[in-house]
Amino acid sequence: MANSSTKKWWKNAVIYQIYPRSFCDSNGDGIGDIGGIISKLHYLKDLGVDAIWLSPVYSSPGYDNGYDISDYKDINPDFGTMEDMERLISRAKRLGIKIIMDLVINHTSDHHEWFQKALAGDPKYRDYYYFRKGKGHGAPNNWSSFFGGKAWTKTESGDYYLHLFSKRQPDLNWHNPDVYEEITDIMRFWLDKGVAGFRCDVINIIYKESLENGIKRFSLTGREHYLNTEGCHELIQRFNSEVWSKYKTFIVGETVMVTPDDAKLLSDENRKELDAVFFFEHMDVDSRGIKWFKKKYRPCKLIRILDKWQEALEVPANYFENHDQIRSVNHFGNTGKYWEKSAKLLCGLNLSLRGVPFIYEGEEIGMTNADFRGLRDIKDIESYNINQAMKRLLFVHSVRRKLILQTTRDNARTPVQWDSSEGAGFTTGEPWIKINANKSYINVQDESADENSILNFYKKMIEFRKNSQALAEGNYRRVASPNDVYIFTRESKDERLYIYCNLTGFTKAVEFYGDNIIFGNYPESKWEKSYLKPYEFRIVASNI
Ligand code: ISL
Ligand code: CA
Repeated sequence: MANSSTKKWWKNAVIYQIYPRSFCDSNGDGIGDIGGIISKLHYLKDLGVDAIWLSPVYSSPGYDNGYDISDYKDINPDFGTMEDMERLISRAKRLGIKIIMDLVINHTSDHHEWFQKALAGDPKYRDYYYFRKGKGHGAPNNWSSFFGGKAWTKTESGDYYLHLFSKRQPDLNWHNPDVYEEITDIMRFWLDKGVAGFRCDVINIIYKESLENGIKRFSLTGREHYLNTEGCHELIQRFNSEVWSKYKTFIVGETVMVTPDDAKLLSDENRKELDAVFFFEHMDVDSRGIKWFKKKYRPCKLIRILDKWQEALEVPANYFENHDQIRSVNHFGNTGKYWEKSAKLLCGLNLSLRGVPFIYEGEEIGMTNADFRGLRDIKDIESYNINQAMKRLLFVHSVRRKLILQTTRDNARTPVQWDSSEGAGFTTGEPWIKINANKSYINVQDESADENSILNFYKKMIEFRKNSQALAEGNYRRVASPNDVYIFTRESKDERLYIYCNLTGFTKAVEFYGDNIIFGNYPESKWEKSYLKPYEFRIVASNI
């Protein structure tokens, strides 16, 4: 049994993701910044979070809002200075909040000095990337990009370079030992400054085993050459043994297209790779292979997927939202009559599952998808590229508009609604992206004042989790339940809890397990043992 000194700090942590551009603007230029984050640290402390995952704040031309880094050891002036960043780390530390930085090492920005030198012909730096001659009249292979279109772009010299994301994000060549030295040096630079770990962007695709042609697919041709490769596992093990293990880090990998078995390999404690992984299967529950083509969401499918991952992993990284996904009330809940109930239900579920829960900025007040008027309101480079790809396939405007508006990542990137004023308390200037008009009733100020708000439910639920041995470290077991209702137990030595989640807008008859209902998203006077109200969440204690 681990005692308090050897126990890992993150084992019972609640982590809050900040997308800096949209969080809080301190100087009126319409862009969220580090000063804004510092001004809200007390808010986060009060909410009960232990750590912040900070989406990239490094120098970047911002084509992919910071996921295109041009200098890993400097701060984007839109967000502030290195002094601001150091202040954030130390102020957060004083409040007992750790900072986890996003680390994007599959690719750099095309503005990075390394890539600029490579383009200028410097052989040392050309080998930091994948530059290849074309084949016949086309690219070196047939791979496609995550953002639509080809994964290769031709340079003035006639050669092509590889980019699994946009052409502004050239992939690093992880076969080159110099790349390893440079990036591990960057990791140490930040760990020495006091950050507590990294969220590693698309970490399971960084090592390309070969550049052969890929099996032709509707999307992501070529992935069999770079997904979860042996070389990737070896690299992560080296990061772990040579760098991460020297600090008390928490390392969570964003792992795309993984099965539970892949994820187990990447996060098995004995293999010493990652501490936890983000998987996507539950996010894709309503998509037909690629997210732009949706199918009907069925709660029973979500339940089956969550259950599978709960069983498979020791420490799943649980989440219902991030900066790449639509808002969870739109995705799995209800934005009408049951907006408040469903947001609280999703909170309860996320914080009751086994693993490390992540909350994305604005989720704690039930923010909804954006209310964009048309494609012109969208800033996301992914949406831009997909729109271009759909145009090439001769999709008409009304179809492109519909598919993109309902799935664009910008749905989660509208400014956090702090109050109901014109700038939503986010900015005194012109916001970089449209603020949702529902700030009039979905905002932190109003919800702070309302004891029954979603925000206050989050606070109570986080506190409940903190005080519960069973939720913090108990085991997990699913219990038989009617369709679309999720019931499971969390059990530790002295405590057994039954968690009930009605993921529908209908009343559901259920078997009553346990002894006393002790927590829920309906008032106590409405608790009925034998049925669940629409989107009801409840915790039932059982004597053991
Ligand atoms: O968002 C997606 C689909 O809409 C994913 O395929 C996403 O591109 C993938 O999860 C990788 O995401 C990460 O790396 C990207 C960056 O744009 C994302 O914001 C980041 O989370 C490239 O760095
Ligand atoms: Ca600003």
